[in-house]
Amino acid sequence: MNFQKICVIGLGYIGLPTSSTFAAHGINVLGVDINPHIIETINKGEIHIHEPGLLEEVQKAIHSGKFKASTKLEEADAFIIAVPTPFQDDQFGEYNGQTYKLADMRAVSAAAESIVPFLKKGNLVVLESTSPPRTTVDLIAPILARSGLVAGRDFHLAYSPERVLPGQIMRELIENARVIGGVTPESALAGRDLYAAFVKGQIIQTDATTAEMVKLMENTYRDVNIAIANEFSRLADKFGVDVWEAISIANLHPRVKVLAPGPGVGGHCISVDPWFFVEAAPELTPLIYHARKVNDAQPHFVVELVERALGSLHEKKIAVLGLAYKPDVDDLRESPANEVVHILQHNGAQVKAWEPFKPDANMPGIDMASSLEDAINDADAVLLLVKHAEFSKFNPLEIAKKTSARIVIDTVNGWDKKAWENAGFILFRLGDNKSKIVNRK
Ligand code: SAJ
Repeated sequence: MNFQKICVIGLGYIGLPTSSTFAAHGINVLGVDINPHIIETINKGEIHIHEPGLLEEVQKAIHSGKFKASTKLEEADAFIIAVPTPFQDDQFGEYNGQTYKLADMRAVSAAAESIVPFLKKGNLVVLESTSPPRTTVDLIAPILARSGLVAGRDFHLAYSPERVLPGQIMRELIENARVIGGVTPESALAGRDLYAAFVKGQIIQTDATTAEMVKLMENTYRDVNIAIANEFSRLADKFGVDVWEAISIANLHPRVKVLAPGPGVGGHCISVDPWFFVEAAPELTPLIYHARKVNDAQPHFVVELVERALGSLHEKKIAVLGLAYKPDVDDLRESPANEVVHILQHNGAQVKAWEPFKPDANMPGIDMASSLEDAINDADAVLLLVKHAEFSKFNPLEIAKKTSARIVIDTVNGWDKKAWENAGFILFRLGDNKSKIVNRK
């Protein structure tokens, strides 16, 4: 199939890189979003999100005339849906006394509805948004049928999940393997023809529900594996072991690859997607459910460690380093660091947070420091929550001159214990109870 023009619905972390990459490979792209501010920003050659390499690509695409943004759809050869699938915030599911979160599919439904008046015979529609299993066949196909056209007979319909790592999106979009699940083999083939415009990785064709499940399996696999690493950190703490040492030894086994424990799992993918399986089949997903619970509880474990280091948190001044959901990104959404700060404050601490990737972030209820010095200056303790490269590079001798704190707490194995101790600090590390923990009241 030949694609002259496509519409990408949703211009966020996935839709915008996808649009500009298609445009860079010669396809005319109309990017559509409901937010007029985003449209205005993009048409000026600017962007509203931070992703390395994205600004340059969008600028080139806009100036070449191959990419424009609008709040309104137009007829096209293909339509790609890349809108968010967050949780419902007012409704929960329940199974056997356990509550679970439910996907909010309103943006996906609205995007599919918006395509109906423009859909023509021979078009291709692709859903990219992470969705519960069977969304393409049970939700999207019936909505598009309102056009009078039937998916798989009159037009092609496919599911093709985005699988790119924030921070590496522009490269991974092109290099990663791409799964295309069609409602018919012909739909998968049409999807392959479209993404072959830029994908250099393998393009695998399958059915739509398999592709949906693959996407959820990948992120669930990672979530469950991080949960076991977090559980290991609690066990190591109980048994007087350094979990980081234990993991590095275990990982010498040729078939073992334990991931890194930390303050919890954040972002809008791994902490969200496993719930889509639980929602779809709560009776079949006890492991996935409990892994989510373990990871969601990890911020409490971090606060217990801080309490062990400092005693009562009442009026203790804690400098928090890092609020992003993971290292070297500016994305603070669904960040476990945020949760840690709120629990610390709830337990009486006075927290100042320094996030070098977003110093001006407006985080409700969090006192943001204007600089590293501002955060640590008169702190009682420094708490490392994100392994940003610039934090890992700290020279403890320099930090010692800038802070009154002599207690540092490292939740991500970012700092060398000996070096900090030599600089006069007492270092507490998540999951490391090998050297005695002093209870300082
Ligand atoms: N984390 C740990 N320990 C680890 C690894 C990660 O605690 O060993 C934490 C991170 O700090 C972060 C969270 O997990 O809070 C998620 O970070 P991540 O780097 O594992 O993943 P994301 O959410 O940035 O991106 C994931 C990726 N999926 C997989 O690696 C299977 C990416 O490829 C997906 O495209 C993306 O989700 C998505 O959009 O679904």
